[in-house]
Amino acid sequence: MAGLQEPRRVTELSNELTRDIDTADPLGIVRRLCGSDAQLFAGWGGHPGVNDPVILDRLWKLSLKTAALLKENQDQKKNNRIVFSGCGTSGRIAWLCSWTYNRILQKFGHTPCFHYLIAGGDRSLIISNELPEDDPPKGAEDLKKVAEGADHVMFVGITCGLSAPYVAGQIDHSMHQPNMTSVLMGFNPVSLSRNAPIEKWDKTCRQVFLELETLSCTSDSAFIINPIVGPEPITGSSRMKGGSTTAVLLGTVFLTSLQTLLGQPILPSMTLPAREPEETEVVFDHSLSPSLSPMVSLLDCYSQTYQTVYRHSGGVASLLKLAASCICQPSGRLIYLGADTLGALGLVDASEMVPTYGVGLEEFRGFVAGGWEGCGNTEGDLSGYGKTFRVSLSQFESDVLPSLTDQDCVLCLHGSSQRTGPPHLHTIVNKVLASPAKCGLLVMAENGMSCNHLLDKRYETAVLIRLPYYHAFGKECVFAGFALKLVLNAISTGANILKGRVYGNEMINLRLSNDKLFERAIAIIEKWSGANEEDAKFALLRAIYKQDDAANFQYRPISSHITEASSQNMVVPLALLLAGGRSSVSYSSREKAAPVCQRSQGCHINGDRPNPWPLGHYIPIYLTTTRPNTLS
Ligand code: F1P
Repeated sequence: MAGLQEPRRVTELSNELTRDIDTADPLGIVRRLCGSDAQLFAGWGGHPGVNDPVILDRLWKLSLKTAALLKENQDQKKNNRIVFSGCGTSGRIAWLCSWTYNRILQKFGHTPCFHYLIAGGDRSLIISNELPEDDPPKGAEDLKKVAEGADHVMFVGITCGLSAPYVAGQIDHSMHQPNMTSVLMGFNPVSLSRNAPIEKWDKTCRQVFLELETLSCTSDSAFIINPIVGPEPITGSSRMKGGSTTAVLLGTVFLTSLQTLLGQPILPSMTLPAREPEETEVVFDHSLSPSLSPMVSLLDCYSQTYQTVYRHSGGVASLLKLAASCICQPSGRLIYLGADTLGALGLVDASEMVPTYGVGLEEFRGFVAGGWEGCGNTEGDLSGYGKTFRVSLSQFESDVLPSLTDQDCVLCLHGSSQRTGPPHLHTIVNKVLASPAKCGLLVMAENGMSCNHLLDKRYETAVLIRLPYYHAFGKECVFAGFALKLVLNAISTGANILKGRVYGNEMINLRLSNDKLFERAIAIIEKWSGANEEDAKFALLRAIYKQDDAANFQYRPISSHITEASSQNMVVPLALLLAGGRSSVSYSSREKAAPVCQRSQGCHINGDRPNPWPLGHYIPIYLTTTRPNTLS
């Protein structure tokens, strides 16, 4: 646990640009996210950012090394593999990127060699399952399996907070293998990486990552890619800027390597590298290095994509408002429909809602044309695991379409590159347009493509974002995907804010499903109740075990608190009340503890609260803002 003397990780700090995001209207929310996302390219707090020469140098060396490994596969028929691995969103971005890069290899007649790992296996691609993130030996075991029979493995372990034991276990394994290159990607200084003890393991993340950092100074088999991009707009929500930065960095490195291997430009306007990939050089002034310019141009394409998205802030805000008008209803839902990687991004966006905002599994859903078929995932069709895993459009048609009401919002995600779009998507969209649901359209449009055929007057809101860059290698909608991720993150986050699930810029009803989230919950309780760390933890235990005297539980391992808490809703709101000292568990539990920031009321957790709470009322968590609810 980050004790008093320990500075917090950047990724767990509150972002000053979004501290009042809970009081903002839809456009104000999008503008604040624009400011926070700008830090992805601009950097933060005097640390090296993605455009810093130190980071560019590492990215370039990594791309040279990758290109050399890919070339060995081509020329010497070697079996070199590139493995991206992570937990939660990091694992999902690993999946989407490996899927895309393999398709590029295949398109040019090469054998796919990109792999991904995600803690908890493929089911974690769409349902958060954080407990396996705490398991370093399992991480190492998964890596050993995927490395079996390979000549060389480039292992890229992604943990935005430099905090996931699963990834630490993998780095610890890979850096001691002669046939592995170890790459750690995350967005904190290594000196601030997580140092909490890990149950049943003798090391901390920090010990492992510091060892890798030392190795990276002398060996070309170890890399640390850790630009600092500032705190998340919703504190700790690394699905947002962390996930976006991961996508940008993986694209920048690996698309550049693919360009070098294939001798084909990523974009028609791009020039190929001036040098052979094997020729490494120490570069400190990148403006002087012609060989670096294609990689830097690629980074600029992402940056211009970001700018283009936020030039459509008004449109994004209107979609957010439409989504929120449904989510704010008692049984409202937000459903994304799409095809290919754009559809898969809908699945990914919906996947983090349960642990971040404590919502039900059905409230945010994604569906993709063809379902799991062609999704490039290791375990294939997952629909047998249950309703949530039934993600095809046909399954949407049978499971969801008949139950749509006017409290539901269906958002159709389109790319403009296929003139007519997948036929099945069109058929289903027509049925949705004829249903009582509110329907929105979001089109990511390629420059010069007409989108008239997609527009339909029956959409309540239709937004078209014309992008300066769309595809990589003529087919993969890499930049459109990045743009879509930013927009969907804004919509789902904004809808939860307007529902009242965020206080300040804090997720106050997070699910306690792993050690990091347990630690984050204590920090939230400390911050808003004024309790010290020990009292905040005690209040949390009282809320988990529903006992006023939780002394008996104090000495249990954290994993057993997590097992107890992970299926419970509203644990942190209840703990906040208890830490305030005015309520007892028995009293609080009688009421409906509502994790709702009553946007229109105006009491404060530390301010005047009725005591006792009036029966039948929501237990007013009364983390309230004084601005009126902008939707009403
Ligand atoms: C991994 C992760 C996040 C998720 C939540 C739990 O974080 O699963 O994706 O949003 O915070 O942790 P990290 O290892 O990439 O920092």
